[in-house]
Amino acid sequence: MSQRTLVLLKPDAVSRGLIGEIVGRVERKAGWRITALELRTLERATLETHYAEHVGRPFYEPLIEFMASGPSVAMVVEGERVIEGLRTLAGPTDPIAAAPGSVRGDFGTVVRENLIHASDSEESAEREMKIFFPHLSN
Ligand code: IDP
Repeated sequence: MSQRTLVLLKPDAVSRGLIGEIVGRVERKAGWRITALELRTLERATLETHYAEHVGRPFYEPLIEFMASGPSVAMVVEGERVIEGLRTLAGPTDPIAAAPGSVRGDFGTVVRENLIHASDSEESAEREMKIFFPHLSN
């Protein structure tokens, strides 16, 4: 089942020099392909759309601030069961609970600065790809 998903390497991953490390893990999965990739400091408006489901939560405002604080890498990854696979590769939201071997488990300690975002469903992936790569066709 080939799918597409939207991945962000968050500003902490970029500032810590982990782009190559994380992109390398994605590239090494058999059959997965990166089909779009951009380094960009994300606009607040873009982030507010992306994180709309979290409006009103205590972590929302600091999350937007953090995500706008420096460049991120946005990418589209395509391949076999890539939505579930990228979530596994990332690990759970809390990096201390994330198993070693996952990106968050290997490199993170605090929940906000957890290095990576990956869409959690086909619906989210479609919605999020349009936010970060509006020019991409279906
Ligand atoms: P996910 O990124 O693992 O899918 P979500 O619940 O969608 O997790 O939360 C989005 C992002 O918001 C997280 O990746 C993390 O950066 C941040 N976040 C979530 N919960 C908390 C929290 O309790 N404190 C601080 N930041 C949080």
